[in-house]
Amino acid sequence: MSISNHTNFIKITAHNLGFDYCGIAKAMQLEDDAKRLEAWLSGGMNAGMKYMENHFDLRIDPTKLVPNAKSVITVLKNYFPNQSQPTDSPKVAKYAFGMDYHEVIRGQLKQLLATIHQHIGMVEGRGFVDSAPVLERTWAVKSGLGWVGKNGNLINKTQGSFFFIATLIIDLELEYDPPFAKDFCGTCTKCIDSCPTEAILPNKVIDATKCISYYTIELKEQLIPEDKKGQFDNWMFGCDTCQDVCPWNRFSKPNQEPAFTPVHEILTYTKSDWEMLTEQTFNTVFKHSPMKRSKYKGIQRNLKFLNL
Ligand code: B12
Ligand code: SF4
Ligand code: SF4
Repeated sequence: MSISNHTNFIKITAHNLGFDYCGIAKAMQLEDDAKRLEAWLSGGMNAGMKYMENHFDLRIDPTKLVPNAKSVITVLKNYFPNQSQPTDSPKVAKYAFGMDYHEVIRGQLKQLLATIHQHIGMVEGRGFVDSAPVLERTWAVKSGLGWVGKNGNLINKTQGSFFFIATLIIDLELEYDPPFAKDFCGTCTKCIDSCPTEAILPNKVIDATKCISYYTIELKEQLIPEDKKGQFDNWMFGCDTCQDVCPWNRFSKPNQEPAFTPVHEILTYTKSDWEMLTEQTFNTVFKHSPMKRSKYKGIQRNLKFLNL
């Protein structure tokens, strides 16, 4: 098979495995991003996420993650749900409605690599989704899949931003997509104007020390700082405000992934159901949900904070 055949084969396989978009970029050190990441870290905008300070050199260079890496294959997977929560219930970000995407996508990336081995041969590679030191949004831009909006999210012109991003880094040379060179935010500032906590800074920078998503998902301490009181707009887990207001998300379509079918309790629980939820039920119902990240204690803390 030629380079072109390998490329087509990989893109078709990614699609058949359930990924909505696939783009490919040449593996290389990321110089501009190194500067942006450094500025973000030195400004303390990673808040309590100490892990973001680790592996700086790996984060800006895929060849340090996979020796002799030639290509970064980036895939997008739509998670936009076709159902919503009852109005007035404490809000859960849409990405967490169904099964944990780490579990779902990791399996699909493994299958992609296994199919490459079967049809192309011995290719070294590793799949990553979310938790590894990979600048996923940057690779999505470099692979032509969209632009980074003012709200910091990767936006795809056809379907908006409700996508997970994952990468497969391999040592096989492929045909590369042109990077996405445009920015279709224009003069819009809806996300900046709507962010309840003013966490969106100029130049697509998100200050995690102000972001609701950080406090409701990542914060390990038992208390959310008092000065944030009354600002969370009923978000109990994550926050979608800067995406919900984005005009490009008018083009979102419901996802086709059975594993992302919303957990029944998320669609039906009222505020008092959430408050009465026991740890045992939480651990059973949300065993395979992204919500297990904040644990039962974190959800209870968030609920109490919304009542303050
Ligand atoms: C740390 C983290 C967070 C933190 C900090 C947010 C942040 N902006 O960094 C917190 C907890 C707040 C968070 C929140 C959310 N997150 Co988050 N998060 C991450 C994580 C693990 C690392 C991001 C990172 O490296 N941050 C450091 C900063 C400096 O990098 P960055 O934000 O990626 O920005 C880079 C590019 O945007 C680039 N850039 C900017 N302009 C341009 C222009 C060009 C041309 C190029 C090439 C690059 C570029 O500059 C930065 C560095 O180069 C990634 C997974 C991953 N491994 O990438 C998920 C990830 C970014 N998160 C994701 C999601 C879904 C969310 C939430 C929507 C969840 C929610 N509903 O609550 C919110 C959205 C908040 C927001 N507005 O960004 C998705 C984003 C999908 C998408 N369409 O963009 C990711 C990719 C996870 C995944 N695998 O799908 N997150
Ligand atoms: S996720 Fe919410 S708090 Fe964070 S930047 Fe977006 S709107 Fe602001
Ligand atoms: S709301 Fe407007 S400014 Fe913000 S990301 Fe969407 S298009 Fe860009």
